[in-house]
Amino acid sequence: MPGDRLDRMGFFDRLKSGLTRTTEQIARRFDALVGQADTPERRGRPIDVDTAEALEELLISADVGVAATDRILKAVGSRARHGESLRALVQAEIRAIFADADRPVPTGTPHVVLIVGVNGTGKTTTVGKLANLARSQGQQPLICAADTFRAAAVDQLQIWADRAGVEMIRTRDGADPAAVVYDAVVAGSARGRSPVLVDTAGRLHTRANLMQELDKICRVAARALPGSPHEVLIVLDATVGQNGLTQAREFTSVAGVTGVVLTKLDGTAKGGVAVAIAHDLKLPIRFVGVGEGIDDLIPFSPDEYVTALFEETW
Ligand SMILES: Nc1nc2c(ncn2[C@@H]2O[C@H](COP(=O)(O)OP(=O)(O)OP(=O)(O)O)[C@@H](O)[C@H]2O)c(=O)[nH]1
Ligand SMILES: [Mg+2]
Repeated sequence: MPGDRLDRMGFFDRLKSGLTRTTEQIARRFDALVGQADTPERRGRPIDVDTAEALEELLISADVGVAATDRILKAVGSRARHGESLRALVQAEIRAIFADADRPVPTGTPHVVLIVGVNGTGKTTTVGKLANLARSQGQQPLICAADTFRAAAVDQLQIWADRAGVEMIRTRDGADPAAVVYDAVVAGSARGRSPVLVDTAGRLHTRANLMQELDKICRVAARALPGSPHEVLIVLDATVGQNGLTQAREFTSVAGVTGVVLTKLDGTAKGGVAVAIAHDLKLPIRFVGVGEGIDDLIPFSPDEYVTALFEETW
């Protein structure tokens, strides 16, 4: 549909502008590097040591991570065999890393999505943006305020719910978050609302009791609707870089994380962390946040990401 295509272009432009700081640091240097390596006389010949080292340094400084960088360098090392350009090899390997991390999105009615993560990564904002996105796609979402821990958290979420024009299920401060999740899932079923988007309190992955609370939320959701929560999305702050990987591992072992929302991509030159996440965690990135506004959430597309980062910029 032409409308869809226009939308995709809009998303791509916003991804590209969200990645501006990364692009300034990475894409131009990458262009210069492949410009030298992909000349007609050098094309198809093995990569020389200097080029390999420059590429390694560039990927590490973009926060692609050691393990993913090694994998990319190995692929590049086989260039003589494949006769491909350096640009194409790097792009293909990064696409393959994202493809290896991909998995189908489980579905249900209502579709229950739990949003988790450490403090301040952008969970509440993401719930508001997701509600807005779902509405714009013709869905009828329901927001669940399960951050009953921090005073004012529920009011903050209410503002987002109002902005998105979406109903919210809330309870009193200090109440059991699992109970409000139960209520929201039941209300979603009864009122035909989907997705049910659950905001949870920020918690440090090292605090066992708070992590147990997440486990309980998941169990109670499953009691209200078997198979739910269908998605558990961990919100990671891109500016935190590699530390986010440790957080995600802990959340995954307790709450069965199914995917990642990478926020604040607009505020970092290290947008390569998306590759490290996919490679090291084998978790798909579902959405990226590129600003504080309600429209600043983009469904993640590996192809668009690779194009935005590694296509010719001049
Ligand atoms: N630049 C930018 N800022 C963001 C993005 N997402 C969230 N923020 C900002 O990050 C800050 C924290 O956002 P919240 O949504 O309150 O974070 P939270 O994870 O709910 O925080 P807690 O509930 O305290 O754990 C706010 O100032 C948001 O505007 C993003 O994609 N880009
Ligand atoms: Mg919050």
